[in-house]
Amino acid sequence: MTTFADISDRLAALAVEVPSWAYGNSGTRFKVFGSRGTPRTVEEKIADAAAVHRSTGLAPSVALHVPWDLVDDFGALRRYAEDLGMRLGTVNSNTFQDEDYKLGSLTNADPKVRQKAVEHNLRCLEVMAETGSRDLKIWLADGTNYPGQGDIRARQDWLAEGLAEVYAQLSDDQRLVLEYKFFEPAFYHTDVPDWGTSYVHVAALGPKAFVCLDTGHHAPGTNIEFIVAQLLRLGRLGSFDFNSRFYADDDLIVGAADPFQLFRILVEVVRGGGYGAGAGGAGDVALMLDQCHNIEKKIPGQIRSVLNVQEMLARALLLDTDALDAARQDGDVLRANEVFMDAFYTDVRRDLAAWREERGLPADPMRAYLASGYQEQIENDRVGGTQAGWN
Ligand code: PSV
Ligand code: MN
Repeated sequence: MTTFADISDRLAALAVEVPSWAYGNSGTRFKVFGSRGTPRTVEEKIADAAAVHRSTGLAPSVALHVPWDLVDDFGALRRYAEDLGMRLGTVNSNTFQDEDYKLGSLTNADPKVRQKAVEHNLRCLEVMAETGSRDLKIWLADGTNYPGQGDIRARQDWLAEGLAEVYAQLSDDQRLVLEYKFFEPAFYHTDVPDWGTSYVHVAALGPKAFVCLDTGHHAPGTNIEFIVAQLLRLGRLGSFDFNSRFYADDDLIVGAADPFQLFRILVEVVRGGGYGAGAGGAGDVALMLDQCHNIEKKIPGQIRSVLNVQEMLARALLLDTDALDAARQDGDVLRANEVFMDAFYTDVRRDLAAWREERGLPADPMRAYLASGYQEQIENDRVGGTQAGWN
C-alpha cells in the first residue's frame, strides 16, 4: 500500500507552466467575449499568472507567445516577472497569423516565406536568451485544404530544412519542441499531424529536439497515454500542452472532460521517469497548460486547471506499483485493473488541503483567491486600453 505520507515529498516537485494567452480574451470563430479585468499588457498577464502561483504554489513560470507578447526589452520583462516570484518559460513562435503564411510557413512553396518563418524562430531564440527560457516551442498551422493543393512530400523536406536551420542556432541549454496537431486550421492534410511525424523530425535534428504533446490534438478515442509511454521510452517527450476536450481542440480546463484520461497520462509520465527528473535529463518534461477561458473567469480557470493536475498527479503517485506488478506477473487481469482503479478513485482532496497548509499555502486555493480581492482590484483598475487577445 502506498499512502499519502509516502508521496508527500514527491508532490513538492510539481511545477506547472501557465500560458500567458490564457489570461487574454479568446473565443471561437463565432465570438470573442471580452471580460472585465482582462490584461492589456504582457506585464498584466504575468501579474495574473503570479496570482495563480500565490494561491496554489504550483505555477511558478509563464509561457510567452511571440509576437502576442512582444516587448521592447525582454530583460526588463524578466526582471518584472522575477520581482513577482515568477520565471519566464517556454517561448512559442507564431507563424500562423501573418498574411504571408496563408499557404504555409516553414512548408510554404515560396522560399522567401520559408526564410521569413525561419528568421522569426531565430528571433525567438534571441528572446529566449534574454528571458532565460529553455524551450522554443514550434507549432505550425501549415497544411492544405484540398487534395492536390500542395506537394505533401516536398513540404516535409522544406520543413526538415527549416527546422535544421533553427536547431543549428540553439545554445547548449536550449531545446526545440515540435508540437503536432491532427487538423485545424488545415482540413485536408497537416504537415505535422501526429507524434510520429514530430518524432521523425526531432530525431533527425538531434538530442536537443523533443516532441510537444498537446492533449487536445488527437482524434477522439486516441490512447494518449500510450503515446506518452512511447515518447518517454524514446527519450523524446519534451513537454505537454495540457487542456481538455469533448470534441476537437476545445482547450477547456484540464481534466474537465475526462479526469480518468488525465490520471492515465500522469501514471505513464511517472512510470516513464518524466516527473521530477530534474533539469537536463531526457525525462525532463515541461508540464504546461495551453488553454482558453472563453466564458469563465480566467484566473480561477487557471487555478482549477493546475489543481486538477496536482490532484491527478497525487492519485498517480499513489498507484501501488508493487501490487500492480504482482498482479501482472500472476496474469491476474482483474486484480491489476482493481489496483489501478483504486488509485484513481482515491479521494486526495483532504490530504492535499493539509499538505498545502503544512507548506504555508491556502488549504483551499480557489476560495483564497476569491477572498483575496485581486479579482475586484483588476476589474476596477483595468479600465481603458485594449484588452489582450489573439492578436
Ligand atoms: C494550436 O492549436 C496550439 O495548441 C499551439 O500550441 C498554439 O501555440 C496555441 O494552440 C495557441 O493557443
Ligand atoms: Mn498547444
